[in-house]
Amino acid sequence: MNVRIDKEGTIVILTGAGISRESGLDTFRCEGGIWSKVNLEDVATPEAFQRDPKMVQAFYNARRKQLVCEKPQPNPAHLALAKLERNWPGRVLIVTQNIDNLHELAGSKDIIHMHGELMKIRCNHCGALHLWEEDLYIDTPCPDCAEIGGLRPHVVWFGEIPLQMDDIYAALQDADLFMSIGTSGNVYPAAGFVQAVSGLGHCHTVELNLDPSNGATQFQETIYGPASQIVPAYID
Ligand code: BJW
Repeated sequence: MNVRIDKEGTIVILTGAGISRESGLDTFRCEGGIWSKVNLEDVATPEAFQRDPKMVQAFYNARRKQLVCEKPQPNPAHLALAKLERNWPGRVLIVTQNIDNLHELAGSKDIIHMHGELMKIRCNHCGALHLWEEDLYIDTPCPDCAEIGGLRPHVVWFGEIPLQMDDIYAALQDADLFMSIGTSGNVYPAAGFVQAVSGLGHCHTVELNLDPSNGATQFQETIYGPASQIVPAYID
């Protein structure tokens, strides 16, 4: 680790779509990214789901199918973070905005999926959560309550509250090192985490990204390049 922190220290790592790009998954805002192909207002808001659930289900069915059929694999950046967690005596928490499962596949254990998980669905009627590999249709009945029309992808759309925010802010309070990897800093509350830890006075902040994010000037240290190269280099 290039930076010197107490070996018992807490490391909180925020990851975004950029860390999975070299595993073959599109980012949102890079050239040719997801939001250049589809309007986020059409697929990533609760209003869109109310208006046209079929379109929203089709968008997430296609992305789920990509994980199931193409089986994208973790790249050296995911693997380096998993190794860090195995070897670091203190806590290494990954807070990911990604809904893919690449941190899990790499072997990381302490993960918060603040924007949900593509391989899970939940029921708006009874709240049940299920692992789900198939396509989801508007008339798929909920396995628990048998209601029709309540199942939705377990993801966080604009205007919804991200998951486990209390756990995230508690970990940020303890953080001695905050790393932000592969995120453009466009979406709150994640984009505000660097400011939250900077106010504590005891946390070193570093951005590892392909190019400077919206919040780049708020980090004490910045390193630019492809995640598969700069993340292992920073950690080893
Ligand atoms: C590489 C690389 C390589 C490329 N190596 N790097 C004004 C109006 C309306 C709303 C708001 C408003 N102001 C604020 C809001 C709130 C809103 C928001 O932030 N809007 C902004 C657009 C302004 N936020 C919300 O609504 C959130 N909820 C909320 O705030 O609730 C209130 C609340 C919060 C807390 C407590 C209590 C109440 C919810 C946000 C949900 C976001 N959902 C999505 C979709 C998830 C499901 C899905 O995947 O479909 O999450 S949108 C999308 O953006 C997705 C991502 O997780 C998120 C962030 O994107 P990310 O990861 O940063 O990707 P990119 O593409 O933007 O950037 C990639 C980066 O990687 C780039 O920088 C590249 O350079 C880099 N890169 N290749 C290294 N090889």
